[in-house]
Amino acid sequence: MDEPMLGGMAQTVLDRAHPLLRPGNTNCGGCGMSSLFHMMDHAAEDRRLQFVMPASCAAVCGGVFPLSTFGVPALMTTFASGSAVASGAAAVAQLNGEDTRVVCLAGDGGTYDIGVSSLSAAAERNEDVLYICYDNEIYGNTGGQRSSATPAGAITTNLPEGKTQQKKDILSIMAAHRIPYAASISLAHAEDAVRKLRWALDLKGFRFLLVLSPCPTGWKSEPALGMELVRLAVRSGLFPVLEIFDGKRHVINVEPDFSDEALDMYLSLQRRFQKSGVCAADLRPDLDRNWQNLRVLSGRIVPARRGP
Ligand SMILES: Cc1ncc(C[n+]2csc(CCOP(=O)(O)OP(=O)(O)O)c2C)c(N)n1
Ligand code: SF4
Ligand SMILES: [Mg+2]
Repeated sequence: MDEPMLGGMAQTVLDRAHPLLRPGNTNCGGCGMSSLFHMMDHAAEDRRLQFVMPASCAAVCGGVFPLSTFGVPALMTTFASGSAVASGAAAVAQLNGEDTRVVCLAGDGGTYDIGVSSLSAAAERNEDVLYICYDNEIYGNTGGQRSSATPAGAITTNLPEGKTQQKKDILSIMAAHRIPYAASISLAHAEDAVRKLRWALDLKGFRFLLVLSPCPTGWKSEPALGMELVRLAVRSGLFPVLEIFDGKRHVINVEPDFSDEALDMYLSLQRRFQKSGVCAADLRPDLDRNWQNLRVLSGRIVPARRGP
């Protein structure tokens, strides 16, 4: 179906054409969010989707109106209203008897910080929304400022000496809303990622997915190394890959080997950590504590660290 206003660009549900994110988008080479789009494309198959995107790299990567590189309808919102708009879009779809799955795709700034109020409210109401946060750990679209997802030791454009505070644990915060499904996704574990995306698309109620999303521009890393960086983050235990059902049942999906070598490699491949010189030995005590907690929650009594 042609949408005259948009010169025939794919903007209606009936126009759906693969891929979800087409060539011509404005993303940097090696952007993790582009990879996420491709995995979503694979997971969604012919499901009807509608995107809602608060201000972010994702919101602008479709290009300038009336053109669009998105393969489905996409609605841009202010930071603060992303989850509220997504709630409304889901309600409209339901009133119209459509099986459209509404996906709110937001960055860490729009999720951890500025959008957290409407996100919490939508989760508490258990709106029928799939919320995906691609976490590049900075305000990427405006040049790379600190967010509450930025890890300690990383420099940002507004913190040239490096951040001193720890990253916020948004997955636990969302699980505490007792939503039906909350999970973290590693782009380097494609099978697990696609399974979770598909599961979350089909589930009713509020679902929250957290994706560690390499940002070569902000992380000061090689564009080709994005997937390797995620793999190192998972392997070392820095980024736990898990799912939480109804805020209660925790399942760990990928078992790390807790390698300090992998963690040091992860840090050294990103120049954002160069100035602070943060290393595995600095991070390990906190990671061990986090994993001890995860073991308890998942009901698995396994030592947090293997080996000597
Ligand atoms: C209230 C408000 N403050 C600031 C901005 C400017 N702004 C647009 S995108 C953006 C960064 C968003 O960061 P994040 O949500 O992490 O997504 P990313 O850009 O990293 O993809 C900012 C600060 C805005 N649009 N609205
Ligand atoms: S700044 Fe980072 S998140 Fe934004 S498009 Fe570039 S690589 Fe992707
Ligand atoms: Mg960001």
